[in-house]
Formats: sequence, structure tokens, C-alpha cells
Amino acid sequence: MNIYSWNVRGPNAPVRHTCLAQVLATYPQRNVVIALQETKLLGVNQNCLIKKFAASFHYLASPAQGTCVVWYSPWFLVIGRRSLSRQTLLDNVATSTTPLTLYSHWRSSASWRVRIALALKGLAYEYKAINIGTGDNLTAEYTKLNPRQLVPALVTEDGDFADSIAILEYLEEKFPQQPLLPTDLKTRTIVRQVVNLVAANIQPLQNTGVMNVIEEKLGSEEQLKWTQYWITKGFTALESILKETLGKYSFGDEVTLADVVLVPQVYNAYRYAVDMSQFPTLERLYESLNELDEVKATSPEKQPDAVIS
Ligand SMILES: N[C@@H](CCC(=O)N[C@@H](CS)C(=O)NCC(=O)O)C(=O)O
Repeated sequence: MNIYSWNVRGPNAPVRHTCLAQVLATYPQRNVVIALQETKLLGVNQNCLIKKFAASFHYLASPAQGTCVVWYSPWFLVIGRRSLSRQTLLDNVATSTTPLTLYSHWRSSASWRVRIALALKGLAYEYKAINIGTGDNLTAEYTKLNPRQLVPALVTEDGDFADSIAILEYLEEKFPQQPLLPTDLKTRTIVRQVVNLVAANIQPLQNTGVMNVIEEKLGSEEQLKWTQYWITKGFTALESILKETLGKYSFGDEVTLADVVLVPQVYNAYRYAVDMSQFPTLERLYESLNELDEVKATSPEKQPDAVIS
């Protein structure tokens, strides 16, 4: 865990410069803190704020997570992005005081969607691992959060939410920084079409529960063919849509919700040995998206509950 700190004013100014340079060098792309703000100016009780952050501190401060927290004595705490204006930074400080808890499984593609969106919006959260292999999702306690007993779920100050797409929409409305839906109505609608194609017409057909039933009834060979069949069918549609809209990412050069759902789905396609050479647009997209710190840091293997064999 790396925690960078520096003094904001007074006799220790040189320390600030040294450490800030170090922070910027470590995170050349984004998600780097550039300002400090006394939390008391925001009307937040500092101790309470620090307590909230303490739980997720590891994730916030982890270089792998692509987000950096600067901690300056108990009185200062700021999170922000280098490219943001002062006002947006301050808004971020305000929103980053909102505690968020994500119930996630490292290998769940639906959980990964939410992790990517949280990272893109620079939001801190506490990670609670739910092992869907051993049935953590079936407990009475978890069923209260997600009555369908699936991951993810997100606990927020506005309520406890289940279903990744509902959560993505919530995050988009609640934390408008780094928008993930385009302003143009037509593009926004096609982004949603892509999101639904993945979330309704591909992923549910290879959800763990469905896969278990197929394996039980038809055996593991048929199970693999089933998965490949539905991914290929969905990807054929996606390829034809996205080759028309492709920029650096799915829709031009800004990351959208379409990219957020595509990354985990393409990851799964490779995992299930789908022939990706049929989908050059998706292959190219996946490559560009994988260069983003927010994607790398939220990938299944980087999660605290990852089991790498
Ligand atoms: N529509 C749901 C789907 C969630 C889902 O299918 N989650 C899978 C993991 S990706 C799960 O929890 N599977 C456990 C099971 O089927 O028992 C969402 O987008 O959140």
C-alpha cells in the first residue's frame, strides 16, 4: 500500500513538491490528487469522514487501483483528478464523502461493470467479497440486499441497490463527473442498446446458475458449446453495430457505458475460447480499453478475493 502525503502550507512546502512530483510520476495518466481542502470547510465531521475512508483505504491507496489518496494529518483528505477544475475537485471531495459498499465477486462480469464505473468516476468504495461458488450470495443477510441472490449489490446513502445496470444508471445520475452516457440522444440510445444486448441477451445465458443447469443436464462439453454459441450470436450483432460507431472506444473517443459492459464480456469470451478473430472491432476495442488504468485495476485478478491457480 502506498500513501503519499505532503504538507499543504507552511514551512514544509519543499516536502510538498517532492512528494507531489512522486505522486504524478507514479500516476502519469489520471486519478491523481492535485489539491487539498480542509474537510471542515465542507461541513463534514473530519473524524467521521476518516472513519468512512479507513475501511476502503487500501483500495483507494493501491496503485493497482489507479486511484490515489493523499492524506495530510487528520484534517486534510482529498481525492481528485489532475484534469478537473477546482470546483469539480471540490464537488468530488463532497461526493467522495458518500460511503459506498460494493458486494462483488472477483470473477463476476456484472460486478466488474460496476467496479469499472466506480473507478472511472473516481469513487471510493469498500469492497465486500461475496463468494458465489460457496453460496455467500444465498445467505439471508445477502438476500436482503439482492433478492435474486446475484452479485453485485451496492450499498449507498440513498439505499441498497441490486443489478449492475440499475447501479450503473444510479452512479451516472448521482455522480455526473466523468459522464458515461453521451449527450447526443441518438448515440445515447445506441449505447443503451449495446448495454442491453450484453446485459440481457448474452451474459444471462452464461450466468453461473444457468451454466450449472446446462452442465448437469447435458455435460461440460455441451455447456462450453452453449456458451460459445450465445456469445458468438451476440457478438455478431455487436460487431455490426460497433464497426459503425468505433473511435478509440465504442462510441468515439470517450468511454461510455457500452465500453463498461463490453470489457467483462469480451474477457469472458476469451475465457470460453470463443473464436475472436471473427470480431476484429471487438478485439481492437478490448485492446484499447485494457490500456485504461481503471480497467486494469478493476480486473478480476486484481481483486482481493481473486483465486489465481
Ligand atoms: N442482471 C444481473 C445479473 C447478475 C449476475 O448474473 N450475476 C452473476 C455473476 S456475473 C451471479 O451472481 N451468479 C450467481 C448465481 O447464478 O448463482 C446484473 O446485471 O447485476
